[in-house]
Amino acid sequence: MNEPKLKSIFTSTDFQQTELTAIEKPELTDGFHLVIDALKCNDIDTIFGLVGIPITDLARLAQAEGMRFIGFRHEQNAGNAAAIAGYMTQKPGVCLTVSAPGFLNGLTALANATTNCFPMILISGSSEREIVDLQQGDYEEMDQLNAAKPFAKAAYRVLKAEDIGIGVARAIRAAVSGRPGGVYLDLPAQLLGQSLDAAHGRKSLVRVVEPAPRQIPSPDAVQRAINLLKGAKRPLILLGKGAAYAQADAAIHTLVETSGIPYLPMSMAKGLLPDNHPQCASAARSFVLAEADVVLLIGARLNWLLAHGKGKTWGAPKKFIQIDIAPTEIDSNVAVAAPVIGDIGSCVSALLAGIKSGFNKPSTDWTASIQARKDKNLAKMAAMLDQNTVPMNFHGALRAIRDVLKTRPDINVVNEGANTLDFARSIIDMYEPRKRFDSGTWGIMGIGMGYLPVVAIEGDSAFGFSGMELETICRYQLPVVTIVFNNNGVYRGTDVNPTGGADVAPTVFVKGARYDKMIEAFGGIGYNATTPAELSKFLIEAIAANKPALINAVIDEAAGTESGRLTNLNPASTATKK
Ligand code: ADP
Ligand code: TPW
Repeated sequence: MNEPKLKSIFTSTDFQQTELTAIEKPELTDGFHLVIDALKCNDIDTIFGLVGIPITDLARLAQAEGMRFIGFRHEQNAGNAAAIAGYMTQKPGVCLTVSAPGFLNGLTALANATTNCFPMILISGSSEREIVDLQQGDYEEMDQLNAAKPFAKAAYRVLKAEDIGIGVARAIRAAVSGRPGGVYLDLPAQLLGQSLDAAHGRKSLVRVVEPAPRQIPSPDAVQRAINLLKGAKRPLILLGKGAAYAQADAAIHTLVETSGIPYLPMSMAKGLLPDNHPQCASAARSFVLAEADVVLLIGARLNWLLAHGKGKTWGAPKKFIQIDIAPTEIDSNVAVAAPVIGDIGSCVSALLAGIKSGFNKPSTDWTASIQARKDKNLAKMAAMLDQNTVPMNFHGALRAIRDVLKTRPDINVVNEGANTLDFARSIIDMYEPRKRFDSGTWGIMGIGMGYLPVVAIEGDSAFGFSGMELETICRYQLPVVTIVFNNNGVYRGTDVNPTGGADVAPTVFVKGARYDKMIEAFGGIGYNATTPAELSKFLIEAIAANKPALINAVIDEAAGTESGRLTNLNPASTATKK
């Protein structure tokens, strides 16, 4: 009745009324509104999340204040949506969850974002501090701030409404500055209800200025790198997803073409230059890794995905030049002869300037030997891709998908699974930057539906981790086409329980499952494809329909290999008796 008005600072329409009441009673704002205002004042317009105590009203108010709230069925998928939005836009994606269990469900996504260097902010409501800290058994009690710390680039808690502006600003800056990562922001329930004089609240907001400043490399470092590159006989450029994130596409393109150096894209850097570029060495990957003498890494870490920069994969000893924004990345696995620390745009431009003043393109010995290897491997692959066996194998099915996607290079593709991931990565060419998203640095399963692709190429096991989000996709009518490579199990579907007992083997699922029926339950379009021709027809149809669709692609249950290409990472039992 005569309550003072709680208002959002940014949507105050009733100006006169505000002015009048301000004389008698100060206009108030509160924690809820300040969180929304702080995000909006930093141009964050979308929240991915899942509601419940204490953040339901926060989601409601955010929507009322013109923000988009996309509600998911599990926090991990909401967190993945935030993370990939951050990766694509260089603006942290925001995920909102409830306390303890909701927070923990979101934490996997936060940790995955940090591991992949994606900027995101996980905002979780939390229970009463004084009860949590005395462990008196509050509803959803958990010391979330400390639980988040090992998995986040930074973690903050706000206790006073007047600090919300600063808290959100710190979270944004931490997420995107330097090496991007996941940031946790803890908002106790009490904070959201705290009221504050609106004028005071308005003044407390912070719009971050240049949250990810350019970092110019030192001239010495650039010169050292150029000298090394100039002396190389068999140089190679390796592009990682840091290069894709940096959005320095034109500079990278020019560096590759001006230098004439062959390059290899890591999976999420595919499309930075089109995969059919003459300098692309993907089809001769093993050859170039083993044979190169100087390797220029641009936004790629020498982690397990690159065999730690040593061993058989890398053949003869070589010299590394590494461009990265994180100085501690240098020498992480092997010695780096020429570190170039800075943002990729600045570093690549500096190298380019040095090269333009005179650079001999790599010898034709080197480029011709790569081309010969590519031709040989591509011919072998073409024969595999030509297969039309029924049930389909991975190659036949992926050829069908490849041919459709070639006509739509603008489409965002998500890819996860074991065999489905390994084969699709090399078979599906990308032609534009930041169009391919996959299991990333951890090789995690479950990113599929949360990454909200346009086309998702999913192993049947991989799909299961986020499959319930089909409802989310249908609810928001997102034009996502999910293709499930259904081979009846994890990796394949042929294992048997050696005891002859009733339980199936650990890797096996229900035989002949119809994942297409799942999407029909939510009003989406389901297809069941048994041949490459059907798969191709349905994919074209589904993309044209621009509606949620799922294609159950029936794959030979014997077609996959255990762990795909990572079989060697499985420890072998050494016991001599049962
Ligand atoms: P991939 O898995 O594709 O090999 P990684 O995730 O291992 O790529 O490596 C990405 C690297 O890029 C990280 O070491 C990160 O610090 C770096 N990075 C991310 N953004 C930038 C940027 N804007 N400038 C320079 N380096 C960056
Ligand atoms: C969060 C372990 C790696 S790959 C995979 C699992 C369970 C699924 C492989 O089967 P799928 O693909 O998807 O049917 P395909 O093409 O081989 O038939 N839990 C998490 N992450 C990982 N990586 C695993 C388990 C795993």
